[in-house]
Amino acid sequence: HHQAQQSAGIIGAPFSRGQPRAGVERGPDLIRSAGLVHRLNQQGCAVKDYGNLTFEEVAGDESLGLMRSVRAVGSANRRLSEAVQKVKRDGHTSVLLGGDHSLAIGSIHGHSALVGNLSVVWVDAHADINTPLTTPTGNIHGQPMSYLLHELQSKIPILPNFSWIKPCVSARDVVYIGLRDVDPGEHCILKLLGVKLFCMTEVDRLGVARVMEETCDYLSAKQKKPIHLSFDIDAIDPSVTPATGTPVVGGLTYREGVYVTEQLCQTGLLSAVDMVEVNPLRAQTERDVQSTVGTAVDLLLGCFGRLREGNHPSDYSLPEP
Ligand code: EXY
Ligand code: MN
Ligand code: MN
Ligand code: MN
Repeated sequence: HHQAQQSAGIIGAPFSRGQPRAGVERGPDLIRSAGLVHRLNQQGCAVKDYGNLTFEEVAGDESLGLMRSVRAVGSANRRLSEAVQKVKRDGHTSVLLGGDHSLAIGSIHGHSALVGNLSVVWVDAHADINTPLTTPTGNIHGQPMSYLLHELQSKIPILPNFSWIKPCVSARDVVYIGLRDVDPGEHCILKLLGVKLFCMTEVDRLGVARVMEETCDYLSAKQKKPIHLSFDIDAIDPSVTPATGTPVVGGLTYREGVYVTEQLCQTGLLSAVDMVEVNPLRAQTERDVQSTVGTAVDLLLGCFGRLREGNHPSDYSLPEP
C-alpha cells in the first residue's frame, strides 16, 4: 500500500573528531556527488539540502584521560542538534550525512527535542554505548548511546561542552541490528538494560526478514513513536563497504542492508536517518570508494520509498496509442 511521500531535509556534517582517522569529514560531499538529491527527486521525493554545517576549531581541547576532543565533539553536536530541530520544524524527514558516529548525539537529541519520545534503530557492527569510563579507546564515536539513554545517566561524568545534552531515549525503545564487535563494558550495559538486539548471530539464525518483522513488532507494540534510524556504514560487510574507519568482517550483505531500509520505510514512522562513517581515505582503490558510497546512497533511497520491484508515481497514466 502507499503512504504520502516524505520529504527529505539533508544536513551535511563534515566532522571527524569523534575518532582519530582523517577522511570521514569527506562523507557528506561524497554522498551528495554520487547523486543523492537527484535520485531522491527522481523517485518522487522532495528534497531540501540545508548544506554543510561548519565547525570552528576549539582551542585548548586537551585530552581528559583517554577521552579525546571532548569539547569539539560537544560543541559540534550542539550545533547539529539545532540544525536537526530546524529541519524537523520545517516538516522534513531529517537526513544527517556524517561524519563520524559521535554525531548521533546531536542528531538524536535534536530529533527528540522536536518530536518527543522516539524509537532508535541502530544498525552498526558496534554498539557505540561505551561510557567515558568503559571506553577502551577514548574515541567518542564509540560512546554516543551512553549520553542519550536515561538509564545510564548516573554513569556519565561531567564533561566540558556536554552539559546541554539531555538524555532523551529509553533503553526499551532501542533496537540494534548487525552487532559483531562489542566491548565487555558495552555487553554488560546491553544485558543490564535488556536492550533488544539482533547481532549477526540472530541475523544468521532468523534471517533478515524475521529480524525486521520482530523489530517492527517490537517498536509498534506500545504506542507508535517516530523512528530514528542511525545507520553506520560499517554494519555492511567490508567486502561491499570497505571505505570506513573500523571495518569488521562478517557483516550484513548489501541486500540485507537494503531490506532493513525498505521495511523501516514501510512502517511510515521513519522520521530521521543518519548515514555515517563513510571514509574514502580508508579505501585501497577508487572502486572501493564507489562501492561504499553507492551503497550508502542506495540505503538512503530505500529509506524514502525505493522498492526493488520498481516504483511509479500515483498519477502515472499509461500512454494510449
Ligand atoms: N568499541 C570501540 C570503541 O569504543 O572505541 C570501537 C567503536 C567503533 C565505533 C564505530 C563507529 O561505530
Ligand atoms: Mn560501527
Ligand atoms: Mn557506529
Ligand atoms: Mn527480474
